Amino acid sequence: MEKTKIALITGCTGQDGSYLAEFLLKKGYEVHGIRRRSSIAKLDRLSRIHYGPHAERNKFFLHYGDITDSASITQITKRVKPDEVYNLAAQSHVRVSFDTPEYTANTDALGPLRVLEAIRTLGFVRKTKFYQASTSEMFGNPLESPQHENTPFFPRSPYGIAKLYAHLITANYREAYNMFACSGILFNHESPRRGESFVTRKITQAAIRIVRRKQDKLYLGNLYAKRDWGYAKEYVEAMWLMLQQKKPKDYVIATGENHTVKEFAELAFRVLDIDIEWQGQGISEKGINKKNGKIIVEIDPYYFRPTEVENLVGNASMAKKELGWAPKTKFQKLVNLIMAEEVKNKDL
Ligand code: NAP
Ligand code: G4F
Repeated sequence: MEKTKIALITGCTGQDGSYLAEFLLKKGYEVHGIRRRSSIAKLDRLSRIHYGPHAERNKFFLHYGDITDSASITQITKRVKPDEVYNLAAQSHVRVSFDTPEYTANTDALGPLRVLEAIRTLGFVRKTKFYQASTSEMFGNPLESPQHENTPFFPRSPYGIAKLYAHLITANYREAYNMFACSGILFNHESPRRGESFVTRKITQAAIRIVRRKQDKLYLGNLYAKRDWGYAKEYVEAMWLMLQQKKPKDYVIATGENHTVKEFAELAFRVLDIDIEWQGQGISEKGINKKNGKIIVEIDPYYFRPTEVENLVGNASMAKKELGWAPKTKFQKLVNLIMAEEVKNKDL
């Protein structure tokens, strides 16, 4: 009988961590996740597996730890003896990284280093494969379009810069210690589990509240930023596939098409039978509900970033060729899928 594989996920309580845990459990893995202590347990995204049937519970374990705390990371790694580590823990909000640059560097740059060092110093280099959650934010103001694995990096935020350190240190451990360590350069991916302060969920939740008359307006920043938005549930499979290859290598994961924030808002409201008419320009631009003439979208400069990433779109052809991975859910389907879940949420 084949030995059960053991996976350790940092950032298990997050959007991707929860989908990845479910995916690996279905594959028959024993899954260990790291959770941070907080005043309220934030296990909503894990409810299906954490409170699920006993059989599944016996294969899913949560450990208290923090990516800024080497001792906890090393102790958990030592106890779990993972075959695969997925490092997803991060301060993942680009705007917030301008407010907390030092914390972001500690979490997003030094965090992965702590995990790599735990694997190395415990003598697990031959046993344990490592995945790092890299990001299209590293391309920043990209020098070419679409972006691929060899596009030069030009990050534009403390977040992007911290993630670039993590990306490069992962490559260094691969080369220096012959470790199976690789990074997925993932473009934006969303879902009904996406954090509520990212622009997609902010829009979909506001659209519902506006229709239910619980909110008057939606305040946004840059309406013209373009992103390559895919579906998170599909992207976690690519993470796993990268660790199943013969050799460790970094891959871009993307849909290959991009859209503006404005387009996203239009589609989300359209699901609720609301068409937006845009009037004005710059910070005076407003979105008006065509049916009743009410202003439903306004610009708040608070959401502008000191340095913005205007236009990202990825080329995932290497992943398609070598991993056999391709996105199934494109823009319109993604918006509909998130809206379908929001509509069911009676708390909004
Ligand atoms: P997310 O929902 O914000 O999840 C982040 C996870 O990291 C949460 O579980 C969070 O725990 C945990 N975390 C934060 N600080 C920590 C710390 N100090 N110690 C331990 N855990 C900590 O992010 P996501 O969208 O799932 O993204 C997963 C990873 O992929 C992140 O590294 C992100 O930067 C990267 N990424 C995301 C995208 C995207 O579009 N989603 C694209 C490219 C790369 P709490 O639940 O306690 O907050
Ligand atoms: O949804 P966002 O906050 O995502 P952003 O900055 O692209 O970062 C996400 O994707 C990265 C991959 O490229 C990840 F690495 C990162 O962890 C995160 O998951 O913003 C998207 C765009 C930006 O251009 C932003 O300026 O939307 C624009 N935007 C306009 N109004 C807004 C808002 N963003 C937010 N969060 N809130 C607004 O009101």
